[in-house]
Amino acid sequence: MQKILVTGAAGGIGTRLRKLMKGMYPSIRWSDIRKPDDLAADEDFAVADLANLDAVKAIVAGVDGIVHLGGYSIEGPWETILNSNIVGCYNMFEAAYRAGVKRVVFASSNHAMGFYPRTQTIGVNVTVRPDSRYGISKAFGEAVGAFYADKHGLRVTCLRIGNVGDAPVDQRRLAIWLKPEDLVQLIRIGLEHRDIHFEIFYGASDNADAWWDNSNARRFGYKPAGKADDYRAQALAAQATLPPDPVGDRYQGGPFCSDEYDRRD
Ligand code: 15L
Repeated sequence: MQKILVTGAAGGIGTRLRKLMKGMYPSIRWSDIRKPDDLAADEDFAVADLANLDAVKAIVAGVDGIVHLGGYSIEGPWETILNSNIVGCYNMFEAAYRAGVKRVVFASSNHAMGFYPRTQTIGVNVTVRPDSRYGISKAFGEAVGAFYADKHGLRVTCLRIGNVGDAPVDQRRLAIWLKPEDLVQLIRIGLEHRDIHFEIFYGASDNADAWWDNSNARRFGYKPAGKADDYRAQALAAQATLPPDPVGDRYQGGPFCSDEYDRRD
């Protein structure tokens, strides 16, 4: 991997990665729909609206691998999700294939699986159960990735990211916390491991409360350094300040599940 493109450079995860991945590859191009406020003078940056295929073709040209974080990162109106995450994701894979890009690491999300109950441990061989339009778009992205891998030979890794932060911030995040450095490790497996064809990994650290079986990532050498348990007391103290959420507290996706929930059965 000589030249990497990372989309979503101005977002929360992109902003962390711009620091953590500095110098990791000979050349990294960063992109987003807007310029990051803290862009350093030595960072190669290009503006692109993912919904515009020509703009995506321009940023993809000449790269060997893509880390696709770009898009809308929470629940939103259908038009927003459609343009940023459905059309945008399709454009990115299509442009990557046309340009001869070898690998894509797609930032999927736990919200593709959010309606699994917290009492169930899930791996990567179960049906998607999205908890939001956002979660649907992530399940769509995984499907697009599988298609380009199987039909066109792109090497694709989907990371079902939990919650990236300095520490888990509530009880749910004790199960799904992802230390930023562990995310970098997963990205590097996707970009570099010789046996990747199409894989799904959970983006979680070594969390005692985990409800995901991440043995597929470990099979590729993933050794997470973060342990959410180290922050248990502070996460539970923060949880105690939150109002109860009878639906969200039952499911893995938390508030994404209770949002707009109106089942009466
Ligand atoms: C996500 O997918 C979101 O991008 C992030 O903002 C958090 O909400 C995270 O999931 C989470 O589930 O905590």
